[in-house]
Amino acid sequence: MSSNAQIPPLSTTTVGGHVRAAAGTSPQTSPDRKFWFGLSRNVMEQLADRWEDTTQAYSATRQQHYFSAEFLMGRALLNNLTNLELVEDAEQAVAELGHNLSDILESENDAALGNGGLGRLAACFLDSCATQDLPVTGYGILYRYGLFKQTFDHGFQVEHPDAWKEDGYPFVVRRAEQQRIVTFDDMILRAVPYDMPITGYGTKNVGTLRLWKAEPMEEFDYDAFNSQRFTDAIVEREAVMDLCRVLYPNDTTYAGKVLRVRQQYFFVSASLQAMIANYIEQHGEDLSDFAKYNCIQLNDTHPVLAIPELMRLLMDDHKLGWDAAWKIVTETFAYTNHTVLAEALEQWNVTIFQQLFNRIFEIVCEIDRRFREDMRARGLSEDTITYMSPVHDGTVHMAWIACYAAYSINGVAALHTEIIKAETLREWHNIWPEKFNNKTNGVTPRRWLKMCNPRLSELLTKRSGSDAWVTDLDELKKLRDLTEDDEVMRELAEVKAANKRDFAQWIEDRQGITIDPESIYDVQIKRLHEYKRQLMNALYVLDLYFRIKEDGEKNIPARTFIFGAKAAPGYVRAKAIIKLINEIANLVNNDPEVSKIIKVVFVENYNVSPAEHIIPAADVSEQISTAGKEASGTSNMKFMMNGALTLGTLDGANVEIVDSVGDENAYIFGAKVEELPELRAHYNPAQVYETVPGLKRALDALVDGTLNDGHSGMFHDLRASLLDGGGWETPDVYYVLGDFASYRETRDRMAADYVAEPLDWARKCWVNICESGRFSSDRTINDYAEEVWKISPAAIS
Ligand code: 26Q
Repeated sequence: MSSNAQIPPLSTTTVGGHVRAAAGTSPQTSPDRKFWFGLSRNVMEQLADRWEDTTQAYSATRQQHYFSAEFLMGRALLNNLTNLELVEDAEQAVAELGHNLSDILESENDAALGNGGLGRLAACFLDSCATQDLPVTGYGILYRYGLFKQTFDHGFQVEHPDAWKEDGYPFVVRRAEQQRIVTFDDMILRAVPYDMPITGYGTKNVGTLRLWKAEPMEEFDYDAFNSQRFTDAIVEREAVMDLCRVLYPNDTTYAGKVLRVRQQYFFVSASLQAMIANYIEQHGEDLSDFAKYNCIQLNDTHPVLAIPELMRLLMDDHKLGWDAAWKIVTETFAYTNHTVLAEALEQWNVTIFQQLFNRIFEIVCEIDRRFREDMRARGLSEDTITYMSPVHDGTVHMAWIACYAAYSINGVAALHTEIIKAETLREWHNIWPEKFNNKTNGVTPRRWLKMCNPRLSELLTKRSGSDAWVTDLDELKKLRDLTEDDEVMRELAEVKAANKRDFAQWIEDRQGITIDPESIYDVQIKRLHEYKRQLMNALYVLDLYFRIKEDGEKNIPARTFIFGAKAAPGYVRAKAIIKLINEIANLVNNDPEVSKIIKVVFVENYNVSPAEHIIPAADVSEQISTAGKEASGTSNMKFMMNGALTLGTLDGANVEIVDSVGDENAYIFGAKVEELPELRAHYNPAQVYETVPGLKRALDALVDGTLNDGHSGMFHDLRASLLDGGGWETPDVYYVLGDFASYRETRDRMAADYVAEPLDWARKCWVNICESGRFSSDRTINDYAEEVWKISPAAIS
């Protein structure tokens, strides 16, 4: 066992030393970014021994392994300082060395190794596991470029590479001694682990996120270099380096599927090899107890290749028979489904498997053969068997492999779980109802409350007499009755007002936009997707513009409409919606009269760290997906925790949020899941357009010259997609026009309530904060640990 007794505390001397080493200058003249690097190294020094102890403790117990193609970690320094209780020491040292801690923190790039909700969920889970001393390790890919950076050029989204670690990243440690070899039929390479420490709050335990990087077998092929094959040597090298180069955006139309499958196999193969090596070291060569000590959570279908790969490793490398190997596999894997949308249920052409790893293809075919046999014995019809089979129509169906092999299949919110049981995965539920379970998502209150909202945190700690809520968010329930105490409600309102002033300053500095901190901040931040209905939000704003401008409506509460969203580069219609929102912003913000009442802000390059600035300042949380489409949503939870009220449909976790706070503390509108089929049967969007107040005028503004799409025809397409599907597709698939009237009425009422009685509004916010314990990822992780993973805490001393 190591000991941290000799580590010097973080001080002006130690920080200064690390900054000198990083910057090659005195700390005083060091640029902020170099200072950040040095300070971060000092933090790594502080946690190294505990990290080693934790790794040792975990390797001897039953462990859980979280396989995910995405970990949207965001920034690490403040998180680690907070967890190690070093914030004050750092503040002091930084000040004495002539800098300012918040500038240093702002100079850190986000580690954006994920697209959105699914990747951020994985990051929140690691935080909760570390905080609760649970023996859990994350496994993923060290992408050289994270999710693209977004800028706007005349309102159009432009993508740029995100070279987040190009000038050094201090929070990963390369462990070359633990490298593995990964073999494809056309390529052999080394997988080198880069480990990131995951500190927890109020514990010494430090967990691990292991990110694999692909490297050539030889540093350089000197034989080839010295012969005529010079360029071949370089080309081969680059092909290997390509593997981890970029995170795929969640795209409907992307090409280059082969590389994505390669990435997936690469990281699951390396991770499984590392797990097996650890097992053998601890428990010997006989692998029959593998599942007693290990379980693996598959974060969606992205890592499902781990199923045939574990079969291969057990049979080919460790000489188990099929039945013994299959028994281990079926006791090891659990699968989480995150979406009911078709594009996320990954299917790969069999030729990709044959080209990359024929042995894996053989194993998948054998799984398929046995599956069919099994189903025939159960008396299923041939049609059903074909539909459910892992390989048919020349395609490998990753979700079907997962459903067959996994011992647990879970949805991410109660409603979503019911939908996958009744629809998406109905056939599997019919056969194995016991595999299905719900684990409603959660978010970490450390990052999403304590760190991002220090004012509210202080108020909560003061009013509850301790900061126990940071690791037990249900503690806040005890404060719910303080709604009766006007003094507390005024304090809450003042916290929100101060956060709103901070945000106004932040957006002014960042994008040069001036907003009114007294206006209602009405926010929709999430990936751009038609089902999330940013378009419906935009149409409301456009309608409101006309109501002020043309109808002379008075008594419209001042509002700032805040958007943040990236569109997948190939998702043309999503990009059109971004352009539309930017054009509406132009129209509104440049109108001298209207802009006194409303403003529109599109936060460029939305990411984890902008979210940390936006959410504490929000009044209204837009969660307006078509009912049944949003599996859970997690920003809804972050907003609630920070005292914003939900304006939403009964979809995903919104259902459970309303259940917790009561109807009177949320604003719910729109069609419900069970109503939609009947409504759709008689739906006539063209008629809705004619009759619902405001719609015609707003939609016509897309094509009558009011708004300019740069002659791209985009706005025409958007309008047509709602009205007549351009004559060839189903119009308004996401029921934007159908829900518009209800949305408009509810949103108007919400704004009126806000200005009518500020303390009543604060009371609603307070209830939301106090009831957010159910949406802490600590609760979610506890449920997984007890019901799926069967693991218990292993605290180091
Ligand atoms: C698939 C194929 C090829 C390339 C990319 C992808 C891909 C990548 C990412 C498909 C889907 C994703 C991400 C999905 C996602 O983030 N889903 C969200 O998961 C959250 C956490 O459970 C939920 O809260 C959201 O409702 C859900 O949309």
